[in-house]
Amino acid sequence: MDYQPLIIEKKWRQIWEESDLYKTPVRSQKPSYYVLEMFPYPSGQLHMGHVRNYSLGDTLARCKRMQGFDVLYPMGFDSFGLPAENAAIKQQIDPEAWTLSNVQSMEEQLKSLGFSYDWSREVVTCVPEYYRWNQWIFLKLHEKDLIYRKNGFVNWDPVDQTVLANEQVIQGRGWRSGAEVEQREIVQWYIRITDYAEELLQDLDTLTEWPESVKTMQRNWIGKSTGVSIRFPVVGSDETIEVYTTRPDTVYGITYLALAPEHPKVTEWSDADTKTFVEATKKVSKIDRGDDSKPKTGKFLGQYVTSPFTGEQIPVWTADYVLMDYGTGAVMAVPAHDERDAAFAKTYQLSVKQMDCVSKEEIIDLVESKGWGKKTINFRLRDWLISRQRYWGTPIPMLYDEAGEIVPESIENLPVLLPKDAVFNGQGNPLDKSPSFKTVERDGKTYRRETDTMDTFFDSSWYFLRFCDPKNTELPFDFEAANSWMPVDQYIGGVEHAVLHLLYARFFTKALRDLGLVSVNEPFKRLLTQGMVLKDGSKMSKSVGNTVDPGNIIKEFGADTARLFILFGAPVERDLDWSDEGVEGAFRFLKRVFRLVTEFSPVKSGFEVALEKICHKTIFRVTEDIERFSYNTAISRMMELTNFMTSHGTTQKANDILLLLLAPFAPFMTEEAWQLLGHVKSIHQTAWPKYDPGLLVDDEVTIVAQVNGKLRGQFVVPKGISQEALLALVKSDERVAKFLVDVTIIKVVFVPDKLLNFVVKS
Ligand code: ANZ
Repeated sequence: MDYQPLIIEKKWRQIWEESDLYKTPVRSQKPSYYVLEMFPYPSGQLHMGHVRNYSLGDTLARCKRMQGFDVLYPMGFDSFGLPAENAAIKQQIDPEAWTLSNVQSMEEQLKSLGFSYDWSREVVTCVPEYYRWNQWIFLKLHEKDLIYRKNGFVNWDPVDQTVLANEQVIQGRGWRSGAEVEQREIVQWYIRITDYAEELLQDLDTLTEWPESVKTMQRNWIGKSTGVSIRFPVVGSDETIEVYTTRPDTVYGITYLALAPEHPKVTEWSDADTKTFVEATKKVSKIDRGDDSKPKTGKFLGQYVTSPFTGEQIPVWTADYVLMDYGTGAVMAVPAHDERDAAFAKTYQLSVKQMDCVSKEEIIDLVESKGWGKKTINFRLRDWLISRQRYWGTPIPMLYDEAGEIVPESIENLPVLLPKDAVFNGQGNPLDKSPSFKTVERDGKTYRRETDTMDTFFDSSWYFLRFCDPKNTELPFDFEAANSWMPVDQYIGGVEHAVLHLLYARFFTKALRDLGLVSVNEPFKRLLTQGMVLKDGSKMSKSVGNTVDPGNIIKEFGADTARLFILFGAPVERDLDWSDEGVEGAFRFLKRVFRLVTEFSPVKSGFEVALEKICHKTIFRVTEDIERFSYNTAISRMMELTNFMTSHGTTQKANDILLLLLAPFAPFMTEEAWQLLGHVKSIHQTAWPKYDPGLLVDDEVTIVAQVNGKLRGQFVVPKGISQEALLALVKSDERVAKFLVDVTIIKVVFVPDKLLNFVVKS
C-alpha cells in the first residue's frame, strides 16, 4: 500500500487529541519516569534545533510508556523576556498579546510534529497564574534572608538597557545582545546563591549521569579556593590590611601590596591624581581588568606596611587587576612567582625578590599561631543579581514607604500584576512611568512600588516543579505531587545553559527544599546536552541565512520523516549536518516499511528460524540503544531487520515487532500500519516487545583456518564443533588443502570456536 504521510498524520493527530492519549495521571502510581526538555522561548517559529531537542525526548517518553512507566512529559513556554518588549517598542503592540499569539502558533507547530506532550499540564511563565508563584517564592526567600538589596557595581548592558548577572556576561559581552558590558553603580536585588556554594559543588559528585564537561564548567564557575588571609600592619598606624593568598609559601618574596581601586583604604589615601585613576578603572569591566593579556595599571598610595615575616617595610599600591569582590580585595604581590605581579612590577620598576618557596603548612602554622591571620576558603561564585529594569518580567513584590524603607508586599495581595497603561517608547523602564503601578495607597499611607522586574532565569529555575502540579492555586506545587515525579529522570537541552540555567535550577531546588516545599536535593538525575543542527558546516541560523523550516519538511515528507532523519543523522551529542539526501533516505525507509508490512509476503521456507532470531536480536539491541541514547544505531538495526524481511519474507509477528520498535521514532506511520494489520488498541498503548534470551545466542560461529599463522580460509560451522570434525572439514577444503601438500604437519593448534592453525615443515 502507498505511504501517504500527510493524510495519515492529519488523521492520527486528531484521533490522539480527541482520545486524550497522552494524559498523565495526577500522581504516579506505577514506577514513574519524568522526561523533560528545556522549554522554549516563544519566538513564534520552531527551528530545527527545537525539532532535534524534542524528537529526542519524545522518542524516549514513548518508549518508556510502552515499557510500562507512568511518564510525565510536559511542555511549556519560557515567555517573559526582551523580544516581546522590543516588539512592543517597534510595532506598538501589547507584549502580552504578541507573546500569547506566538505561544499559540508554536503549540500548533509542536502538535504537527506529533510530540506526545500532556498539554493539559502546559506552563506559560508570563501569565499571572504562574508568575504570582515567582512572587510568592521571592517573598519566602526574602523572609529567609536569601534575598537582599545592595548597592554595588553591576554589569550594564547598554543595548538591552538593563543590568546582567555575572553568569550572563560571556567574554565581556551581554549573553543576549552581544554588546560590550559596562560597569555601573546601582542598588539592586540579589539572591544569596553563595550560601549554597559548598553544597552546589559537593553535590556535583552525586550527578553520575551528567556529562563530565558540564560538571567541570560548574566546578570552575563555583571556583572554590583554599588559602590564608594575613594581616599586614600599616606603618605609623595601628590599622592593618588583610590580604588573601593561596600561596603562603611565597611570603618571603613579597615586594609590594596591591589593593583594589574600590578598597576603602584607597579612598582614604588617594590624592587627586589617584582619584582620577580610581574613577576611570571602576568603569572598566572586571573581565578586562582580570585579562592577563591587557597591560596592568596602578598608583602608589604613599603608604607602607610591615611584613610580619621579615620586618621589612613594603610599599602599598592600588592596581586595576585586583578585584574588590574577591578575597579581601587586597593582594600580597610576589613578582618572582606570579605573572600578573611580574608584569605590574616591570611597568612600575618595582623590585623583584628571587627566593625559594617554603612549605605551605609551615607558614600557615606560623600565621595561625602568631595570630596574624587564618586559613580561609573563597569562592569565585557571586550572589545572583536578579533585578532587571524592564517591563516584561515578573514584578518584584516589594514596596517602599515614605521614608524609603522596604516593605514586603503581603502574600494576600499577590499577584502584583503588570499594568496595562505602560508606554513603550524605548526610553527606560516603562514600569517607572506607569502611575497606576508605581504608587500604592494602603490604610491612608502612600507607598512606592519596586519597578524592577525579575531576571527571567528566575522563572525557569523551578518550572519543572510546577509541571508536577500545574493547576495548584494554593501553593506553587503540592509537596506530594512533586515528590511523586521528581527528580526529572531525563533532562535534555543545549550545552549553552551549562552554567546559567542548570546552576540556578540546582540552587532553587535546594533552597525550595529548605523551605520545606520539596524533598529532593537535585532536580535533574540524568542530563543530555544535544549537539547543534548545522547546514553546510555552520550552525543553522537566521543571520547566516542557512535555515531549513521544519514546516516545509513536514509539508513535503511528513513529521515522521523529519523526526527520523534528525535522529538517524548523527549521534545525539554530536552536531548534525542537514542533508536533503538524508531526508529523502529517511522518507524512503518509512515507505519501505509501510509497504513491507501492509503488502504481506510470507517468509520463505528455511528462513523461519533466522527471521525469528533477527527479530529478537533487534528487540534486544534497539532496547539497549534507546537506553543509552544511541538512536542512530537503533534505527540502523531496524533497517537491517527491514532488509532481511524484504529479501526473505515476513510473518505477522515479525511485522508487529518491527512496528513496535519503530513506534517511538515514527509515531504516525506505525500507528496507521498497526491499525491496518488489524490491531484495535493504539500502538502507543501497546507493551514494548520482549526478547527471548535463548534466541540471542548464536549457534553458528566463524572459524579461521591458518597454515603457519597465515590465513587460508574461513569456515562457518556449528558452535562447539570438535577438533576432529573441524579437521576433517578443513582438510578437505581446497583453499587450505593445497598448502598441506608435500609438507609435514608438526602440530595443530585448536582454539575452540575460533581458530585452527597447522604448523608445517617442508
Ligand atoms: C600571592 C601569590 C603568589 C599568589 C603567587 C599567587 C601566586 P585563586 O586561586 O583564584 O583563589 N588574589 C587574591 N585576591 C585577589 C583579588 N581580589 N583580585 C585579584 N587577585 C587576587 O587565586 C588566589 C590568588 O589570586 C592569591 O594568591 C592572590 O595572589 C590573588 F606566586 O598571593 B596570590
